[in-house]
Amino acid sequence: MTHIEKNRQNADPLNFFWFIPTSGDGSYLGSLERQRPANFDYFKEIAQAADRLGYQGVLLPTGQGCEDSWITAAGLATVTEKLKFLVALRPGVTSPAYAARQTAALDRLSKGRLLLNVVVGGNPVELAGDGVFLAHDKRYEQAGEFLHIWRGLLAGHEVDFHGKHYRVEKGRINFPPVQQPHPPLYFGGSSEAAQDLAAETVELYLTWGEPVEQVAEKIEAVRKRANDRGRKVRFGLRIHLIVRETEDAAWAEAERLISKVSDEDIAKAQKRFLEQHDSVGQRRMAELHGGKRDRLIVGPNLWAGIGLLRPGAGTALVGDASTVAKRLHEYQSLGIDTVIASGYPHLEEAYTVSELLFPELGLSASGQHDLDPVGEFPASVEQRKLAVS
Ligand code: FMN
Repeated sequence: MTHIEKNRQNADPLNFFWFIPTSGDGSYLGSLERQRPANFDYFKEIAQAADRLGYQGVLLPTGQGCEDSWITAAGLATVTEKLKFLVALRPGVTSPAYAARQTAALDRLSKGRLLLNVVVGGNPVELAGDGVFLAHDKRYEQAGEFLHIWRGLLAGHEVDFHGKHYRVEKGRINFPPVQQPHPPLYFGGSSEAAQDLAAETVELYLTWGEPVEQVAEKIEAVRKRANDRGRKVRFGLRIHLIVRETEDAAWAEAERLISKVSDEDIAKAQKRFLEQHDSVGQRRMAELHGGKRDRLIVGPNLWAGIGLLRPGAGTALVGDASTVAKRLHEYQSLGIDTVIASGYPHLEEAYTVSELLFPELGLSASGQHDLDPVGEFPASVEQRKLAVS
């Protein structure tokens, strides 16, 4: 048995998604050198590459620093064919009826390729800028009401609702979504309130890439809460990847990525995470490394360097393709069926991950089967023959 076959045994292929960097991209963290601005034409290049390379979908985040996830996904849907769009939605910043109409419209425009990532938000300073002043658990209470109304409308019901946060009378939408009764709901949040909402109402619970044991605990907790309600929830992992042909090359790339980060920048970012965020998930990410450069290896092949500066998904699996595949299978054995990956810069790394890792995961890297053994397209070989004859 080859090592690829061994890695793959007993495992269904993972659903593998990529990421659209709507707040900008680059080759280094913490440096203006080789930065790429958030630009629709660049997102289009990434989305079209992901579509062609066999990624099933892309995640579009939301926040003050991001280009709008809905508008961006709507544009990208028109220039891609199979790619799904996991569009982040913050319930508190829009009305449920308006979001339901947008959902139906984007699902129709994309011909059923819309998925929603419900993110309640974990930075009260940023949320205040969007007019949201609710405390942590109240935001989840509001999100519960929001999703109740949103579901009813998309299922084609006339909705009357009088809750703590919303009042809706004779609500309805005229144009149904393609996916019935509504596009699937994905969700991220680590607090108890988040786990309850996930258990109650979402299809897939996402976690950032914490060490396997910590992810196992969270999955168990959400699964139990869902079981208590007679429901089943699927699970997904959001993580960065640094995959190279050798282990050494991958770790060298990780070091290179943070080689321009100053200690002052790290201290500032960590202070901001502590002072501004009330997110349990963000705290768990920050606690992995405590802002220390010498505490970045937080599990086998698991590196927390990205979280020194960036909020949100702060860890990466680092290694050669076979090892990274093995690590992903460890998460898969807990019940994870979907991976949302990314890497800097996102265009080049979409190629690297598909070329090196997809074969190890039993995923088809599109185009590969058309190549002859020396890596040239048969057509070009024919053309060359013609040219010399
Ligand atoms: N928060 C955002 O404001 N925008 C996002 O795009 C976003 N994406 C997320 C993606 C994943 C996979 C996860 C796990 C979380 C994401 N979050 C995002 C943060 C969550 O929305 C959540 O609000 C935050 O973790 C606080 O909740 P908690 O205290 O329950 O952990």
